[in-house]
Amino acid sequence: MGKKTVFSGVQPSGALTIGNYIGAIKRWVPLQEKYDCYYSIVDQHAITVPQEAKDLRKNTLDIIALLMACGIDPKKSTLFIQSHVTEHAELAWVLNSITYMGQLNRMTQFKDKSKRSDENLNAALFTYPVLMAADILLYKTDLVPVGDDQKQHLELARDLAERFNSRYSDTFTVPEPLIDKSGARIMSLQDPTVKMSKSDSDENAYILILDDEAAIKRKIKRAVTDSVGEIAYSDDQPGIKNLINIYSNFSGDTVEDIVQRYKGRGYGDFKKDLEEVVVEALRPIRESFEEIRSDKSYLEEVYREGAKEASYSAMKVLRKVHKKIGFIPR
Ligand code: ATP
Ligand code: LTN
Repeated sequence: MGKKTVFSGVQPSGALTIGNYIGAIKRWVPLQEKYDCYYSIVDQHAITVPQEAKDLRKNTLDIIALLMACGIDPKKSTLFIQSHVTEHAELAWVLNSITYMGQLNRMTQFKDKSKRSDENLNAALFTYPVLMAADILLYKTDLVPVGDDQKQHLELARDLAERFNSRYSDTFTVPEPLIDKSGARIMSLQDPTVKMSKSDSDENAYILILDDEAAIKRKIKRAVTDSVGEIAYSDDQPGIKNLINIYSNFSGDTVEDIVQRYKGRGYGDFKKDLEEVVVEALRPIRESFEEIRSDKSYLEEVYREGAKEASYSAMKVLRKVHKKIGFIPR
């Protein structure tokens, strides 16, 4: 049979962090060789929290260019903007009708984000996981590479696929998560008990993929550690553990090797080397980004072509869904 299908998405809700890179994008690249990959800039997800129109526009284009700079090749993968493929919102509406309020009430991302917001909450933030299920199910996705924080949302997508299939007849593929243990959750540099997030209000909490050398060094210097004074990979030292994870992911060295190498040495030494590792790993990405981002007509060509390809598959699945639930074909 044909290749398996991979789908993943990233929100243009800000500039991407090394958490996004390690937990998601870096892992998307090798998948292109083996699978039919769909990678989407999910702008409809981003508006579940307030966005300035001009920032959203800029972030969306930045992220397309950045994904390419990180190695996503539009000739191998379908790279597109979610709102260009209207079937996502349409399928989400259908899936809303078989989703239970109780299921959405249990979503921890909703609970977290609603706690953080002091404004009136919008309904889209609540139904966000249903739109995510629609993204995935529209392409008969087999595998979804995401960070650990998305596990619960993926469970919902699986559940909705099964529910629809048993209520009507076999329609959707039940997707599997692809979660990599070591990079699954990069934590905030300022509070290693919460995940590194591009929407954090403290810019020292994250490193952006496009941060310059000075910013990277400054943020690593300021990263919270502890008073133990020993480089160990332990839950009792979450700050150091997180920095070791970052080191390991960017250098390719194993955690054991790193711990061994820094035995008996101080945090200062370790941080200095980590600065170099991160700066050197991100340098080529930043350089290639500048080049791609400045060619607007190329970017346009990429996302237009991506939308065309994605629409073709999405339309077929949505048509089938509409037919099964009793909508009259046009
Ligand atoms: P926001 O902070 O705006 O809620 P986010 O930074 O969580 O967003 P998304 O665009 O929602 O980023 O996620 C893109 C991908 O990056 C997802 O697969 C997600 O699991 C992964 N990801 C995000 N943050 C981290 C992190 N700190 N560690 C590992 N993976 C992460
Ligand atoms: N919800 C995800 C982004 C996202 C996604 C998707 C990931 C939207 N749709 C489909 C994988 C598959 C997030 O917040 N990280």
